[in-house]
Amino acid sequence: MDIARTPSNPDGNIEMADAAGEPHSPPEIRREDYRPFPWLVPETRLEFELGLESTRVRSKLTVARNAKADHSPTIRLNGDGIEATSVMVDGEPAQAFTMDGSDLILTLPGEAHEIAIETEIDPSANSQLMGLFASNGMLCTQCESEGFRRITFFPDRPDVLSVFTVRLSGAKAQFPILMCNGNRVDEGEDGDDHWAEWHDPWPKPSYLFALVAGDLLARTDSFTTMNGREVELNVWVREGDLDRTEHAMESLKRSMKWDEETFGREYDLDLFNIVAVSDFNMGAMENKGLNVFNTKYVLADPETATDGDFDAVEGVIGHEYFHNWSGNRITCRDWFQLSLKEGFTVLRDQLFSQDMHSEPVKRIEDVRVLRGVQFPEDSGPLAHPIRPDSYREISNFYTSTVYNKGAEVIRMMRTMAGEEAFRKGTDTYFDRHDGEAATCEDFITSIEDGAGLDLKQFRLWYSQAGTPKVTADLSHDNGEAVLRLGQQVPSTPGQPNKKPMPIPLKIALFDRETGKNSGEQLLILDSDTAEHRFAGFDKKPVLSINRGFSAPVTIQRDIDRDELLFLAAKDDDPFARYEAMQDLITGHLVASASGDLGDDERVSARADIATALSAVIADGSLEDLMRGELLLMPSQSYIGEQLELADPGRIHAERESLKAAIGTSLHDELVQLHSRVSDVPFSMDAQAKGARKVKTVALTYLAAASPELAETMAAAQYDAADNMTDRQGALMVLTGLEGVERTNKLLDFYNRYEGNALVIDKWFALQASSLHPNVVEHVKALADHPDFTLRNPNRVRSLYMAFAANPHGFHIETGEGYRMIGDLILELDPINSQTAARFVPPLGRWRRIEAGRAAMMRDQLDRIAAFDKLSRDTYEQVSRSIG
Ligand code: 0A1
Ligand code: ZN
Repeated sequence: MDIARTPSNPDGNIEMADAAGEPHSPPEIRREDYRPFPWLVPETRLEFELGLESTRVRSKLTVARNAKADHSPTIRLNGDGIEATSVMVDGEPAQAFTMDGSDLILTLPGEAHEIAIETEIDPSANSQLMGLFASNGMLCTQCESEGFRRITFFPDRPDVLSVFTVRLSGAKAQFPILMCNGNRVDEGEDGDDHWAEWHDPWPKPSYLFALVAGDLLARTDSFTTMNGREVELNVWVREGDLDRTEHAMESLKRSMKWDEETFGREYDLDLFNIVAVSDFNMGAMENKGLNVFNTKYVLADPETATDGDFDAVEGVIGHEYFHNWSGNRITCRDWFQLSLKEGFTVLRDQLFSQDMHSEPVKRIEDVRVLRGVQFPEDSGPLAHPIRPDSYREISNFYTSTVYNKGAEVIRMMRTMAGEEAFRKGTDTYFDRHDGEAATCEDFITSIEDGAGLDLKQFRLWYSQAGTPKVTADLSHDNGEAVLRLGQQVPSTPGQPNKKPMPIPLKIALFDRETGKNSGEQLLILDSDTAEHRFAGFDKKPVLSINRGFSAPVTIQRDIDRDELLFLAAKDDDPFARYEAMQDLITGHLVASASGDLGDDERVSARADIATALSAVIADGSLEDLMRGELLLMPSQSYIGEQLELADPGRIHAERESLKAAIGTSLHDELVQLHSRVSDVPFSMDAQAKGARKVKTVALTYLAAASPELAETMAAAQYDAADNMTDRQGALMVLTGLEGVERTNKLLDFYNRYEGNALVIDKWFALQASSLHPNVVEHVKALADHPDFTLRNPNRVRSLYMAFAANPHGFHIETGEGYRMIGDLILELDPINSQTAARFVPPLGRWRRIEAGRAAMMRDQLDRIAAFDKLSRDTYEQVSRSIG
């Protein structure tokens, strides 16, 4: 793509009014407009004179005509908020250069040239955290997707691959460690300054460039690859954090080994560095040989990190490492292909975590994320295919759809091919496209050829948005079970009509008496309707469908409560068992929140739910980790998703009342369960993790039923805790209660961990997500707390994302929750537009919320849209949400 940009100011914000004062929108970039870049950039040399307030950058690019592209007399070098202090071509000051917005256009007459440009930037003023920025006294970069253009002028697009050589120099005392991609090839001293030269032999796009300079310490280890290459591994952190890096290092070594064994991928440099930074917009970044991580996904020890945090560190370390092949060795041709690297890499990290721990529990967790985040995205105004067709700001497309649904789509290919054939497909992809900037189409074709699949119709999963709805109706006819299936892909913005897609559904039919099934089968539903007949049933069996969540769809099955109870107790697929449990509870809550439930019905439904949960508590064959999943209530947002128009107040009340009813009827069992698992000593094995999980789940039911007892139990759990999982779980329960222990333990927690940013983030988040009646006032007060700042994305998310995800606070009937998020977006947008824009989707759900609240949500969107200096990020999200 070679598309002009509107002018931008140094903060990355654009004026939304043209000269006549009329509002106008940033340009739309379309996938179909892709054209190869007319120039190749075989080599790039960069020199950085580093300073927190002023960094000078000298670049030297060798450029040559790209024979595979249309001829152009000019070269476009992207810039964003930077000015060139010098521009030279072939050693002479450039005569013919112009600015097009913030891009620099040079006229180049010959076949090959050398371009040299100087820029000067102020990293300390970079609150957007894109490009080169200062964090806690150190300097680091974030270049994906379009941050490199905030450092120097360059063809900042993923299909321009170059070999980078970089010289870093700066004050020894301030920046004792100087790091870049690849290997260090030289270093030296110069008075109080020192320098290092780095060379990365692998051609890469500018978004994978990284540098880090600062006062850091490393945990060092090594890994010997399958072909005997010795790789030095470092995890770099600030002094004082080293003893929290062991888990990250172990996770890295496990990832390297797993990728060799599972995908045949070997690491390709002698050095692999991970650096933790505390100011970061996202989780982590896969820069070649120099991964930069949010501290949240590196630092972990049992005292300060929960079991969930440990799992997240392992998953993100794996994810970034796996990108070395799926993302770096093979990158994306353009940003519309983002799911090529992200969907595939999410699948790879999910499979890795499945292999390291319990496969079914990991699958349930992943599906919960998909349903909790991606399904609402797919049914709302921001719905887009995993390979979008257009965008205004690519940062808005780092979505759950591109990542998580992208992973599900590739997982379906794996299910249809089988593991072995799928591996042949991925081998074909890696062999064929190594060193290239590829497309999703390249990936699909490789899987087709390598795995022997026909994916012609399956390609629709890449182009159609929306979560397919599958209907399943089982009947019995003359000794046969008859399964009638139907599918409908809902219309989404810009896509009113959809075609049927191939949907792989794993099913099993159970004999109610024996509790056995006749073997799992894989059906591919590829038309609007289909009928399958199964011989040999003298009675109607019980249908278990979409086992293992074989397809990312919603299932409407005609199934009664007895059958759900049967599956919840007997299904031999753990996911299907969990699903039956969820359906049982969701069905009841949807009916009660819609008001179509009589008193008798309510009593009998609740009794059935209690019976099923009681059986789960008593089932000796279950591991506690799985028991914890089976005991979990479906989230409020999941229940809301099942309704055309949700009344969040009503759903909340019904859900809490059901919890209280369960807490009352299973009181003794829950107390006993809590007591049993409290005796399990701390360790990181699955059994002890499971014990910790059910411990807090038990408390949540008791808290709804018997707040005083729960307060005592939670306070005791807090006091006895020798790990963060138990402590945070207890505090989470207490923050929702009104007793004195809430205040005591919140104060204790703060004092205990003051100065530990990641744990203080938890302190903010726990209060913002609490069930306490005054949560809105609490959040307002916390925004004025001396530890709160809009400059640190983790802190912003810990307060406001937790609040926006708390239906009880965000949807408070006064509309104050919406106003707070509206205020936040406007205040944060000029500081960090990427983070600000991520707060728009919760307001964008207004069409699915009852009229009174919907109007107030919409008012906030209108108020934001009326602001005349919005970033491209927020502008795009707000205008799409208003629709
Ligand atoms: N590629 C990274 C995600 C990422 C994207 C943009 C960023 O800029 C702020 C940072 C990271 C990943 O998938 O891990
Ligand atoms: Zn990624």
